[in-house]
Amino acid sequence: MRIVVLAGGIGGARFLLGVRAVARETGADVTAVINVGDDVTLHGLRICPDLDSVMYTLGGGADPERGWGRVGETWTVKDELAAYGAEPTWFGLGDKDIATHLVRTRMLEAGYPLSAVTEALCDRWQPGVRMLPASDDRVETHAVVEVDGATRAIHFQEWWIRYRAGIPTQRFVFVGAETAKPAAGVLDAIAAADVVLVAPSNPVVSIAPILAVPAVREAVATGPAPVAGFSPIIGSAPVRGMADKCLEVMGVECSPAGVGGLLGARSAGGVLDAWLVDESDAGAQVPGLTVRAVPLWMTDEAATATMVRDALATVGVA
Ligand code: FO1
Repeated sequence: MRIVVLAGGIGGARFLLGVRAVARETGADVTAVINVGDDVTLHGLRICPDLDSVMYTLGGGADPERGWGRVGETWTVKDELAAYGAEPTWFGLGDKDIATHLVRTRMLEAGYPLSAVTEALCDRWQPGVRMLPASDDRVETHAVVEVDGATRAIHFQEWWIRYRAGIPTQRFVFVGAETAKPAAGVLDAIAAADVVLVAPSNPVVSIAPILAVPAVREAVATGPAPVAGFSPIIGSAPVRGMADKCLEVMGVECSPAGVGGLLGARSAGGVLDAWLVDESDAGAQVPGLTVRAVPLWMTDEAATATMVRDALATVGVA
């Protein structure tokens, strides 16, 4: 069985632990297509938060409390940069994490595409799934905001970390997405997949930027594999993170049905066939989708693996 997963950072990483557990039982092959919209260049370093969250988590090196960055991290470089007043001071780079960004930046500057750089970094971490960036091209999520009476576009990281998603926001823009190509291997993986899973990641700033790459969306929407998605909302609150703030910007109800409707049914121009919602949301309906209510709290790897098996059974590939 070949499984393709569309995923963002921390939630996507935890979800992939469950997918990998199922793959180990069944001998399935897993390709994770990861969001690059959060990627940013700061202090001259190319930082790919979602790729790194997945790589560190699956490689056993992530900080379990923060969810991002390395366990046992130290912050000497951050403190030294702050002592120089080097902006931005709102973004924290750990010493161990910086080594990843140094290797990545050097390889990108030498001309390697991000997919090849990611493969090289994964040589060390051995995540147990194939990790592909959604695109090797620049696809960057910006928020159009009002600051001090002026409208301007700021990088998603600034919106998220500096402003804690708490400023008037008109919309999100995926800069570069329209002309971006899928990274090497993405279209082949989707075409060969027996099932595509959409992780319970932020639908607006993790899943949408992946699907904003036109050929990726087309491949998922019209490909041969059934597509099952997992609601990142339980009741009326995100399992983690600020999906509620992002959905508010989009004018989409923060509910399993709201997010299911945003992703939409493949039969109606969307990307899903099935939508898994938490058991407490039983009764939720989305036009055109098979909705199944199962426990969706990713409390540990075993619980997450059960969610994955439920999805495979729902679309008939178990
Ligand atoms: N999140 C924060 O809340 N504060 C930070 O200073 C911060 C730094 C950071 C550095 C590297 C990295 O890979 C991730 C980092 N994150 C930080 C997390 C990140 O901003 C977001 O959680 C993701 O982009 C959302 O998936």
